[in-house]
Amino acid sequence: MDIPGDGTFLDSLGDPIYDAWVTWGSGGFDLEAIGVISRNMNFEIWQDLQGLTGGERGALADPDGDGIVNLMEYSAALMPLAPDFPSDLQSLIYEDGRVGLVFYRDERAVDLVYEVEVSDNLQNWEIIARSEHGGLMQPVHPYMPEITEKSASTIESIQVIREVRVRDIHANAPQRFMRIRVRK
Ligand SMILES: [Ca+2]
Ligand SMILES: [Ca+2]
Repeated sequence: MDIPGDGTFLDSLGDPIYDAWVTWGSGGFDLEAIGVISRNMNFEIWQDLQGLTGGERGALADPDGDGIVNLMEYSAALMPLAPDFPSDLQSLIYEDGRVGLVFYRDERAVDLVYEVEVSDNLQNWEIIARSEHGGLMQPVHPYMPEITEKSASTIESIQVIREVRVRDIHANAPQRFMRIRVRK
């Protein structure tokens, strides 16, 4: 069980894809700076609310140098101008011979797609679960991973941050990798 390093690359359409296996802020979620409660946040609005200007802006920018690019900060309601600890962005669990991935998603981020992928070799990845438009993480056919979600944080009584846990579809594999991918 291992977590590979950062992997930001372009998909077949030239859109950036964000492998979220890098990070997550350990001080928990510092949500104050979001300020405005909206059920339909998007990345542009979020950048404005966070006060990002000039070179601080952009999906791949990392103005606080914590190794978490802005799109990932956005996906997990982290702070783009305050360092978060990468180890808290996501974590791997291992139970009963099965790997699982725990991460967080901001359900207001309706412009994001979150996908959980598994691999035996870091070459071929299979998508086993997906959340779109702020919706619940759902199994991707034909896979039936065990998925649990719970509220991880609230803002003014509105539950916005979800802790998502997805277990691997295979148990007792000699080698197994999981990652969360976030894209617009
Ligand atoms: Ca950052
Ligand atoms: Ca940060």
